[in-house]
Amino acid sequence: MTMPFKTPILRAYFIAGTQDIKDPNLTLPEVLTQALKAGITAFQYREKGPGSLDATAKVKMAETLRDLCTTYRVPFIVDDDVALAREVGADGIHVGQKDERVTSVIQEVGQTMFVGLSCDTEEQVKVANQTSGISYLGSGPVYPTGSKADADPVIGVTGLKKLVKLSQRPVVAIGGITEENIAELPDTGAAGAAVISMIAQSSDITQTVKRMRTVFG
Ligand code: TZP
Ligand code: MG
Repeated sequence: MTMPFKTPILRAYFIAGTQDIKDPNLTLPEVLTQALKAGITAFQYREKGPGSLDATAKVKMAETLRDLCTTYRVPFIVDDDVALAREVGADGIHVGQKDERVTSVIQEVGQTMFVGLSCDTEEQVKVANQTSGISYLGSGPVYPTGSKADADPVIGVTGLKKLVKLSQRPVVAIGGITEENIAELPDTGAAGAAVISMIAQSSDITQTVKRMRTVFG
C-alpha cells in the first residue's frame, strides 16, 4: 500500500470471512464495499470455520477484498495465514495465541507488514509487552459472541480495562460488540472496536459504521 492509512486504524475495525455473511442475497465483497464506503478504518479477512472457502477460492477472495481495501485506502489484514498474507501483499497480519507463534510471524513478515496479536489475559499482555514488533493487541471476548466457536471466556468491560492499562500497545476490543453496548468501550481506554456480526449482519451498514466512528471519535 503506497497511500497513507486512515488513522487511527483501530477505531472501526471490521472482521469477516464468507462464513459470516448470512444473507444469501449478499456477498462478502458487497458487504465490504458498503462498509468501506461507510468509513471502516481497517478490515481483517478471517476465513474460518463451517462454511469457509477452500484454499484456492480463499486466495481469489483475498485478492478481491485486498483490491477493495486499497481503493478506499484502508489497511487489509489477514487472519492467521502468513502464506496468504504474503501472496496477496496484505498490509497486516493478525494472530491468536493458538496460531503460529507471534515471534516467528514477526521474523517472517515483520519488515513488510504490521502484526496484531490476540491477548485475553494479563499474562499474555505481559509477554506481548516484552515482544518487539507487535503493533496492536486485540482483547476479548468483551461480551458473549456467537461468531467464534472456540472463544475464550468473556472478560467483560472490567477485564478489558485491566488489559488496556497493562498493555504498552493500543488495544482493540473484540467480541459481542453491538450498537447498544459499544458506548461502554471508550471508557476502558480501548482504541476501537473490532466486530464481525455487528457489520456483517447489519440491516443498515452505513448507520452501524457511523455509530462506531462516533463512539470512538
Ligand atoms: N475473537 C474473539 S471474539 C471473536 C473473535 C474473532 C468474534 C467476534 O465476532 P462478533 O460477531 O463481533 O462477536
Ligand atoms: Mg486465530
